[in-house]
Amino acid sequence: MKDIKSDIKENFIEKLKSFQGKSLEDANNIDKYRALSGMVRDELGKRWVETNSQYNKEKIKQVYYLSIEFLLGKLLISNLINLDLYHNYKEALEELGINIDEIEEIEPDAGLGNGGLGRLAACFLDSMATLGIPGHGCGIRYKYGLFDQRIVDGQQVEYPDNWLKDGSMWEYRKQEKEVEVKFYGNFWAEKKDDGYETHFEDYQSILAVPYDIPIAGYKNNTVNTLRLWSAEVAENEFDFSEFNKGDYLKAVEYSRSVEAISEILYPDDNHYQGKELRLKQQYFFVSASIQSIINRCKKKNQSIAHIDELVAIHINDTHPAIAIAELMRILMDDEGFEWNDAWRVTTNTISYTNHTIMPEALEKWPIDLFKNLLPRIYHIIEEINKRFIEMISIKYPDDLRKIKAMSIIEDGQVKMANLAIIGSNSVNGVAKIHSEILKKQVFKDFYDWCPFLFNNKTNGITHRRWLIKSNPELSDLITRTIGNGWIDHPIDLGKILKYEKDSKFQKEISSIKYNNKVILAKLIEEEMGIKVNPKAIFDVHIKRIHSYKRQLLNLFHIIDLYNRLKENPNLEIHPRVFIFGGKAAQSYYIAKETIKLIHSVAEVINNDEEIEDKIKVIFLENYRVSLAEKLFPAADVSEQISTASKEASGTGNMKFMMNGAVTIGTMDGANIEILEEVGEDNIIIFGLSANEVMDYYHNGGYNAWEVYNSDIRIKRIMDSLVDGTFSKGQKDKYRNLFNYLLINNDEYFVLKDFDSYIKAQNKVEALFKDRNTWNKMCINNIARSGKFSSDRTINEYSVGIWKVAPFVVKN
Ligand code: 26W
Repeated sequence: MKDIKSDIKENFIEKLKSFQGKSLEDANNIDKYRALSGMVRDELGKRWVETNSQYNKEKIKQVYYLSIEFLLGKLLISNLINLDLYHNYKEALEELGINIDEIEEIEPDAGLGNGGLGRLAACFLDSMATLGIPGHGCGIRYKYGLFDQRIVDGQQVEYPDNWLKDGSMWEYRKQEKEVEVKFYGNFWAEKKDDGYETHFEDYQSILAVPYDIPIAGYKNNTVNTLRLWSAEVAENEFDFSEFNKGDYLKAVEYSRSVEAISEILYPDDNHYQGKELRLKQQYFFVSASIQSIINRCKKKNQSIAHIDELVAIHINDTHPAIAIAELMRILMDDEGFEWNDAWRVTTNTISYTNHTIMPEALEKWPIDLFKNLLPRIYHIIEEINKRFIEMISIKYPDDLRKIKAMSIIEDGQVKMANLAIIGSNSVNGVAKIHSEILKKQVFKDFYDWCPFLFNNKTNGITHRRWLIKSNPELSDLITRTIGNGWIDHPIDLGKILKYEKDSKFQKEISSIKYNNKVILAKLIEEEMGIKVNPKAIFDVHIKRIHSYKRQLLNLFHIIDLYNRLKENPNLEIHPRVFIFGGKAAQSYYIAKETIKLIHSVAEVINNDEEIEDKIKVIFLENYRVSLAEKLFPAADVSEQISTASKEASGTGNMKFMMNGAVTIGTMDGANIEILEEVGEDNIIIFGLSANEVMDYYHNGGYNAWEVYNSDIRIKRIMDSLVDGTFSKGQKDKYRNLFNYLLINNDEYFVLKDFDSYIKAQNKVEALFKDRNTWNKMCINNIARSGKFSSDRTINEYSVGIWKVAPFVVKN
């Protein structure tokens, strides 16, 4: 038998010829990338067809995960790993003198998401396929993903992310599965003896064309589907009479306005703006997805009357909440259901996850805008609301406050969270504390009304991307030490605890970390021309830039450390490299000022000869999935310092932990469950609790000026923002940040938590110096990270919410 690697090499050379028309000698990395991903596509294709045919033959419940974002990153290596082809391909290519990592660099990140919510959706797809859950993603094929961030003169500048310009190797256009989506128009209902007759006229019709991306499970023959919709002009919508009159420009303009629907991802994380185009995007992908779900059931001759037994539809935050009204519309207007039957089926089918309690993120649409764009859908929502209010008015006859708070339509607005709760069979938060806050505060009225609706599903991350792919050395060491059972049962990572005191194992862990730090140091030098010492503590803060995530608190610790070193140049500290990465929403002023200040502080400290390399401050441009994969493995310290109660879960915290970084964090989001897993010796916790924070919000009692006046370190830091220390010749450059914290009374308690944070950072320093203790902490973090695999999370969703069982795809 010919060996596998020779086959791969032969096929690769053939693919180069047939795809790219090149010989191996003439091929560049782009050619090689196309040939290689073409081979992977062939492998995926076979399994994909087989999976679909087996799903179609049997009556198996399917899950549809509706999300306005899927932050996939690169797929080449991740697909190879899941197909169990990675090692053979890597080695075969090596024999041809090709480094697979260099080939991967060619692939643009699919950056179709802002942050946590979008990346979670991507991890969930990986886990669903791996666990054999027939689960598919539904979203938008944005022409431009999240903007490219470049730093110019210490400031963020946004550039379009034209990720499709050279085409994508992973998508399949499925023209024949296109559907029509209708906007605007006139809707009215006519009373008849046996009910109502509905009319819908003069609407605008748009084509939704699906592009399918195969999602491979890990070593299991399952290939599920991510269906992303693209907006196109419907043929019959071209006004040819206009066109023939020579109004060519008008026709072009029209097609532009249609294509605009799937053109850009809104770059907002946790901040809602009432833009019509955004609502169009939401209805566009939701309507197309629900129609295609129904079409699929019909094709299989399945009865729509029992669709709730065949399908579970999950809505990822409220962005797809309109699915509730859309399913009602299709069941009633197209399938002839009575209201009550349609409502029962709809609510049995749909479930909802909340991802944030930030009030500015809650979606509320002005009635006029909504009604004008989606008249029929608005009509249905009105009816849902009317019936709901009637029902709760019986339970709470005199409680007007409650009825108003729970109403979907209130105060001239359509409240999407209320629609999502009322129309779902399950509402979940994404970490224990977050789910409790939903029940006791944000959605308290709904919880009191219907407690069994609410549950928790703590987030997770796919260990296949965030450990096996991104940290191969660590993953190999684990397998050498405890066997490979942990890959299918990540809880088994706990088995490495047996070696926590084993000095040989400790050394290996620490040398892997060191190697990863050397790789990152090289990248930093290449990208920024700054040399950093890999023996220093790598203290990493990577996530969206947001006031509640408190990048400023981290920066104030850096400034304080700098002040101490300037005062006492002989102060003994372990060298530290502070690494930041993250994008700010274009219009988020404070976030953009924060990026500027980080750069100004970096400029001063990195160039201060007295400091030598005791502290370095690095801001890595254009934080994204592929960059994250290089940062987590190289981190010693994981910054998870959000104001308690504000970070619903966080998932970066889990990626750090799994790669052996130690968390410095508040009692917020999943940090609390990380503490539960590792114990207080293996995490450094500081700061106000969520209850204390809420208490200040409700009862007052915090005055930022008092902290400023009573803590000399804080006074010095704050003053240095407005005395030119970090902005030579431009004293007032950071006056607005100064005012934001002091005059606006520091809404995220940066100054209040400062003292406690500094103490925690001093503890980090002391612990790091004690190498044995630190290594033990790293090992404990890796060992206890199994709980945070998204396989555990998806299993909980499958059993607890979707009521769907795994299906084994036979070879
Ligand atoms: C409408 C504007 C908007 C855009 C995005 C509002 C809200 C969002 C997302 C819900 C924000 C988000 O990504 N939330 C994050 O979700 C993660 C996955 O559950 C959590 O781990 C993070 O804590 C949470 O901030």
